[in-house]
Amino acid sequence: MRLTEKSKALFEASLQHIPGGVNSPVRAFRAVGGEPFFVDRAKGAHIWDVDGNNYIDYVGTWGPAILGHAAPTIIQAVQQAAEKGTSFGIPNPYEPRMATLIKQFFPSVEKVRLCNSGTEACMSAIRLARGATGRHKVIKFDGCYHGHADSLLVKAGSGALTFGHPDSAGVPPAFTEHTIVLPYNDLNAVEAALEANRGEVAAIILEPIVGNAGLILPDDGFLPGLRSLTQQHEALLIFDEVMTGFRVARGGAQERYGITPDLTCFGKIIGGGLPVGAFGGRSDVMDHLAPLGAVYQAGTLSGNPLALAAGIAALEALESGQVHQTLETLGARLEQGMIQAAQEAGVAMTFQRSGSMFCAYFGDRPVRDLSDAMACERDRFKPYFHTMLEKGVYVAPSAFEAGFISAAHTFEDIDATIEAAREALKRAAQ
Ligand code: KE4
Repeated sequence: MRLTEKSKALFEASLQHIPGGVNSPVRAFRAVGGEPFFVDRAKGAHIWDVDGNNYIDYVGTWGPAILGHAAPTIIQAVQQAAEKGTSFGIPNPYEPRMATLIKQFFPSVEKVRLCNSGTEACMSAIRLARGATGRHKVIKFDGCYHGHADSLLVKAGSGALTFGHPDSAGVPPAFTEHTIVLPYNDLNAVEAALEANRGEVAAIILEPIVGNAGLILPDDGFLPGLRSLTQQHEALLIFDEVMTGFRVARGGAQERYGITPDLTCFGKIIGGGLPVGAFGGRSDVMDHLAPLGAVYQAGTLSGNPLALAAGIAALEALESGQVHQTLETLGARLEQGMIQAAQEAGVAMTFQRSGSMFCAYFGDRPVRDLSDAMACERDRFKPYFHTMLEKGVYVAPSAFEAGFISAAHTFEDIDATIEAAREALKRAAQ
């Protein structure tokens, strides 16, 4: 039985000072019940909580930890940068280096602006698209999450979905009247919406692989269809690769599927675990940004030297391609083992994966959009989650989150995970 008294005491204290005791809703375990544990330290594929319990980690701080936690090159880069100061608000050499690395991995990016979170990146990309086209409307897809900016927090995924009411209080209808929400993978709906709003749609924004409703892959023709429809209608195609960027391939989903978007949003991995976001793409669009153009966007800590030192170390570790080969091998091993464990447990489970991102849905059919995800047997997720936790495996505390494997996971970690899942899936089957 896991010791939890130190985590409990810390959670009690946090509840006095912080709404829900957490600084991001999904961490509160509200979707799975029980109380969150507090982390003490993390190294490689493992985390230790304040009561000394050790877990194999498949949350990976929600994506950034692609090399594993506390990767020596990242720690060293941050230490060296910190010796010279933690923030300047003045251009520093890390900024052109990071921009060059992003362009090297993503040929669609001609210019890039750095910011401090994925939310900022997506919010700014939408403002830029509206400013560059002079149009107001934006098409997004239900279950896709692009951060918590007002106009995008409509039928969002991730934490918003976890609570089962995808819209958010506090967002006046006027702020979302220009946001059109369509079912993911439904090209006919996109064509109809573009026709019905001819000349008014500034952009279509999507997660090219949806990581905020579990893990949903695009149908074969979906992304090429979006690319040609947006070209026909002179709307911009924005790939939100905050999660998939540098994760599902060095060049993200756009490399995997061979699609060139007009703008791309980044976050997570490019910060090496520190707060960073970025958005970039066609220079004729990006040059609408202040100080060159009329679209304002700014940030005190944008281009922060510590965050960029961490992110540069992370990206440099990905350059050879070896990390992504390792991730694919580990992902395939986990997928095979989980499918076998579910068959042995006699529980219907659909395992969906792209490289080192995955989701185990309790259901017997492919999940192609949010309604499929919502139709899964979500009640089975709770006993599965808590049994995995008891057995030392930390998966995301929500059925609507993707899991992440790092390059630090070993075959032993994967095999121990599958062993734990044999029991957890049996509990879920009851
Ligand atoms: P942040 O503002 O949280 O850095 O990024 C927002 C964002 C934008 N786009 C995509 C595709 C994302 O996945 C995210 C954030 N992802 C969630 C995990 N599902 C963050 C976890 C959390 O909210 O605590």
